[in-house]
Amino acid sequence: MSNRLYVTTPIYYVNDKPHIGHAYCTILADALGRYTRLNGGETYFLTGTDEHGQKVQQAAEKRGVSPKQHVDELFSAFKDLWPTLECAPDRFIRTTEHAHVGVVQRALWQLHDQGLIEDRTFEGWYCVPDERFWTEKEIVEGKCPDCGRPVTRLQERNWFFLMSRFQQRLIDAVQTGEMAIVPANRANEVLGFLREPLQDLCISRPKSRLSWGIELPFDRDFVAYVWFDALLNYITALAPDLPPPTQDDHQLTKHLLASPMYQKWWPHVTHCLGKDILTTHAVYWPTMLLALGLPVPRRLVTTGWWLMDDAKMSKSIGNVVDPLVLRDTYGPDVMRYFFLREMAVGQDANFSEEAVVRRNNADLANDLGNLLQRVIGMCTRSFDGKIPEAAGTPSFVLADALLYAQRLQSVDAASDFETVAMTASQARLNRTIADTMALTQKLNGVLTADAPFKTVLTDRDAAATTLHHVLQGIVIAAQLLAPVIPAASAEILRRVRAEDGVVRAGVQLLEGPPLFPKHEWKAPVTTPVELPVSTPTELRVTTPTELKVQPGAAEATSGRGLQDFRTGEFRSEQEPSNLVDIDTFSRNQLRVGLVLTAEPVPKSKKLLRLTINLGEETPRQILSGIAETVAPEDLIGKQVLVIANLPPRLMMGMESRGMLLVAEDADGKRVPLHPARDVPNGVLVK
Ligand code: ME8
Repeated sequence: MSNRLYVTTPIYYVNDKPHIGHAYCTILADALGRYTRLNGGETYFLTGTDEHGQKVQQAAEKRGVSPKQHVDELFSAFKDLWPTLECAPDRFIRTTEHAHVGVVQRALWQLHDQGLIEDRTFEGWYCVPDERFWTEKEIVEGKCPDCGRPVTRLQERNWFFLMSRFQQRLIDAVQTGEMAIVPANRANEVLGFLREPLQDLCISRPKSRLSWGIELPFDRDFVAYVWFDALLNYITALAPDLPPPTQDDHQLTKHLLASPMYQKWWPHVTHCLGKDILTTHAVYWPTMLLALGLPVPRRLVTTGWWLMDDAKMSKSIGNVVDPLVLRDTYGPDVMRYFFLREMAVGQDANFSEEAVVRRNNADLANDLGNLLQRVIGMCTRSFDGKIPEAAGTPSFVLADALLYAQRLQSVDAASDFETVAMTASQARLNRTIADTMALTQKLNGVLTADAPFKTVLTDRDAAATTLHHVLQGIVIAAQLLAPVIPAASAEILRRVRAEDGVVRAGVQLLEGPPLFPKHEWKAPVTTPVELPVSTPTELRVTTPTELKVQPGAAEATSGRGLQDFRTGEFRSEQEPSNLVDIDTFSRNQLRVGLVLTAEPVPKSKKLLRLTINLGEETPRQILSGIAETVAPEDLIGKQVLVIANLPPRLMMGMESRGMLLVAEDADGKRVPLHPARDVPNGVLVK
């Protein structure tokens, strides 16, 4: 059943505008759905808005409108955004819908009937922004352990869901993988949490404190806790025709079990969620389902956070990037590509617009867009704009690229969502994308090596063969990238007239503007800092990067010799033998190159084998001892600095034609250096 995917995003609070954390999660869910469909599976994609609770009530109060008016005005900021990011949910749910209110009331009533909800008078520490009670043990120095804000002591009668009864059953579900938590370290976190006795869950709020919520059907003085309400949205979407509950008919489970939507999609669900809402999804939600007699969800995919300068991007901190601005500047495909390629699902990633520009220019504009443009251009010039026939024998590099393409395709076709987007313990979407982009890099390498623009004058068949197969390779890459960049992928297939994935000789190609225009990134200008003459430890103004690449400049600024970045101390006396004049320095050919491929060297812990485009006819093979600090896929597509005029050297039986420039970090680990923005391959570093 793994080729049937019900995929969900968190439903977003309508207390503010959407930000890129929301956009990321929705794009991720959309792409997972598209990967499933690409592999012949079926998907149902749900997203929506979380419209009850204190946060929304407070946001409405701030605007001076009723909560109902507030949510009615603001939910469409989310709903209307998704299609413009090429996200196509099958259902957009609002928790204020009658259907959802009915489901929540049925769930409450049923659990009450079953004796799994009971009222107690309770005293505890309450966090107003998070709308939850904490025990004495849980609070940290009088503050909420979750958000760090002050908590207040409150006594209240409330309704409790007897969640503790399901502790062992939940542990079993996590341990056996019945409910997979991806990445695996998050499963361990949940199991760690479950080592302590599980508390019962307060699932009501007295109306005297919070009126904006779903009324408890058995006690009209209360509304439901917003998380109890919100989590059930995942089920509401599967019970479209459920009548409102009445005294005689208020069970949920028996109706759900009879719903064809439920039968089709539950529990083949993958919930995408941020790591901050893991407990609600991994503990509250499955125990609620178990109590209702329903299976736990199949999988939780927990994402990391987008950080700005290493701080979480969040509405309360006010360092939020507006997804609308990103979309309008770069277009939805670039945004999707950046999000999905840059972030390893589950880990945090730093957001910077500069990184978006780098990904756009290096991967999309150069490797993919320019590749297509070049091939169509060559066909226009030499073959009347038609796809030439592949009559010759492919060269070695071409055969290698074709084999690689075939392998990618067969992995893709043979596997379902599980292997393409996910392993049992890890979402590997960013790796899948990197693997596909490696095909475009190989195809670029083929054009450089086979040089059909030259051979067409001497061996027309050879040029035709190269161009035909490279076009087929581009089509394969476009198909495999369709879940990530749907519009560009469709446009590539249209221009090559290969909507069915097959490139046919004689077909007229369509020309068009560049698929991904390049963007300029202007690095913020830094002013040189005058070194103070006080204690040496304060003098860390030159970075190791500057020291290695431009020793002269570093010295000129300080006038006091080189600074050891680890100790902060200056080497006070420059030994004359360490000084080089500018002519000697410029005999080093330091060049910028683009990493086309990167792979570990068998039997070597330290070495990576790189092929680097230094603007020469053929890319160079360079071996570099950085395997312990850099993942190969993180180097591919990046520009690096190389000393290009060293004599060739044999390492592990392979020839290395140049050396990568690295700086050592404070732990002595090697970190490759990259230009601050894209420059042409092969340019000299001066
Ligand atoms: O939590 N980077 O809604 P929400 C990545 N209504 N993701 C981020 C992020 C960031 N900087 N900031 C927030 C809610 N998110 C509930 C969900 S589901 C039944 C109810 C993610 O609008 C965050 O981790 O506050 C969460 O997964 C999602 O945005 C929704 O946040």
